[in-house]
Amino acid sequence: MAENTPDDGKRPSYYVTTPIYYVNAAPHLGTAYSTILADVQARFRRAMGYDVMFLTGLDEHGEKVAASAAEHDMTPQQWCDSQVPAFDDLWKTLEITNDDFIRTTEPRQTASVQHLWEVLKERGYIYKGSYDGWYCVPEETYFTETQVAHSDEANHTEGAHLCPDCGRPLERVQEESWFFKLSEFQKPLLDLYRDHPEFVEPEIRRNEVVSFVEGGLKDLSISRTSFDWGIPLPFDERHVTYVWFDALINYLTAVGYGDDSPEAAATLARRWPAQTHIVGKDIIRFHCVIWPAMLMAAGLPVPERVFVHGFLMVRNEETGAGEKMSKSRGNAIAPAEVIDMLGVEGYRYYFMTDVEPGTDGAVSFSRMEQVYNTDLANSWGNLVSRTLNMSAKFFEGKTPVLPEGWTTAASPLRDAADGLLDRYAADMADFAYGKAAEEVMALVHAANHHIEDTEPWALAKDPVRADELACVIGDLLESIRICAHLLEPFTPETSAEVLRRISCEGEIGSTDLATACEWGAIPQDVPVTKGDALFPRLGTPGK
Ligand code: ME8
Repeated sequence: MAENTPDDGKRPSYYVTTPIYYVNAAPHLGTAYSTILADVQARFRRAMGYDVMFLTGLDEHGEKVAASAAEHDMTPQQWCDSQVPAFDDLWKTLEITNDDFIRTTEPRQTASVQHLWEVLKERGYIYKGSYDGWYCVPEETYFTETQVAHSDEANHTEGAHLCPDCGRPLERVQEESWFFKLSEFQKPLLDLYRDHPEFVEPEIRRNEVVSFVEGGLKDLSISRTSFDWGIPLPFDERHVTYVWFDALINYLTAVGYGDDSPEAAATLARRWPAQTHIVGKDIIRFHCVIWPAMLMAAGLPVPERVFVHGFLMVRNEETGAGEKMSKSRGNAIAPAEVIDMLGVEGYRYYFMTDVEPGTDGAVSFSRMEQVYNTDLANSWGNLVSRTLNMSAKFFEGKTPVLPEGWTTAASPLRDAADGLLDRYAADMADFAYGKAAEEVMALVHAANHHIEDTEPWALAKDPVRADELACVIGDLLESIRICAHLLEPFTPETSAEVLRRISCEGEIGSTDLATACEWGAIPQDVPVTKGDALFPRLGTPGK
């Protein structure tokens, strides 16, 4: 893999992406899940000192988009433009910190895609032929005769050819087409998976990809002539680029590919290869087979890692089983419903810590309420509220002045914080967000227990034990300060608010988590603000 060269000799680049979503559907719980997963990683990496580039965007070409535009009496471009605000608004609401937002209808994408066509032609990886097979418009995927299923009578499509992935009727496509020599990449791809197992994570997905590639690869049809909503080939204008070929290239476009300015060349050299593409399990073949083959064909390095997450399912409260979310089943949950119930910070915390990204996760309102109440209201929120109240009450609205030697004095909370950052950082880097949050919650629980064990209200009554009281409150405030830093990727606004309440606003947005988490930095004799409850408790589950 190529070196990830730092630009200023210090900060390594970390380029992370989400899929670019189809404009046709409004953003939903699933697309928000991928986007927040990426946002949490981007925030964590920034805090660890990386120079982060976080990209998301929209996939706007293809037959499906052209058809929706026609249904809405709009031009395809008008239709795409009309869909953008819904994504923009939701990402802003969910505190998504993407550095760029790419749309495949932008001129930079046309330049980049057309450049890649030229490169592939020159390097001999494409040829003109004719395609005769099946195409699934909703999935924008080609299938051969042997891959497609004939359906049953039950859905009244007897004899029809149905998509093996989504079960909807396929379209017969017989047309002249340009092909990509995917078949030449079986061995290079298998070598990639063997030599760089981290290229596809988790392992279960890697095995899936390996067995698919071992089964043999066919050349891929990558242009269409029967409609025109796409990027024309630079050397054969009757053809437009296959929408997936176009879409995948977005990851290169956003970092300067296809732009011949020196600045773009420098950005590309610095940012490519990407560190992590985050994708759902439905689009694994495009990202783990076709995409690396395209890059190899173009003579470019492949991304370091494709992290594949599972699908969100809805938990059926009666059977306990996870069901596919869909409008027709009436079980689809809109992001707005969750935000109304948990707030944005509760939303992010729940999905990031309770839904294991490696597998399919079943979500439910009752579980949301339980996680929110247990972790955020009763543990973290309660700890902050009790500690700030006591500090304000016992130390005249301020943090205590701490006795000499406090920083190195034995304390169960100092012990609990010891090594925490290392464990947390390893989990975060692995997308084990639930485990990372558990590590932080362990310190929160230890701090809550410490309050019960030391009974600061009793210490406060005894002037002889003033130093002891100062140490207890100091330990608690210090634990809170550290937890606020570690929870920032999940609940950024709450963490900032906690730091403000303990006069540590200067630490907000720290890019040096190791220093920020060093025990002993709590400022002394500075104002504390009690403030409102961070996470007001929700009603009883089930109600
Ligand atoms: O496939 N649970 O776009 P798309 C979790 N344009 N994640 C889900 C989900 C669910 N139930 N449903 C969707 C496309 N997703 C192409 C991508 S990239 C070069 C082109 C997420 O709008 C998940 O990340 O159909 C999935 O891979 C993605 O949305 C598909 O988004």
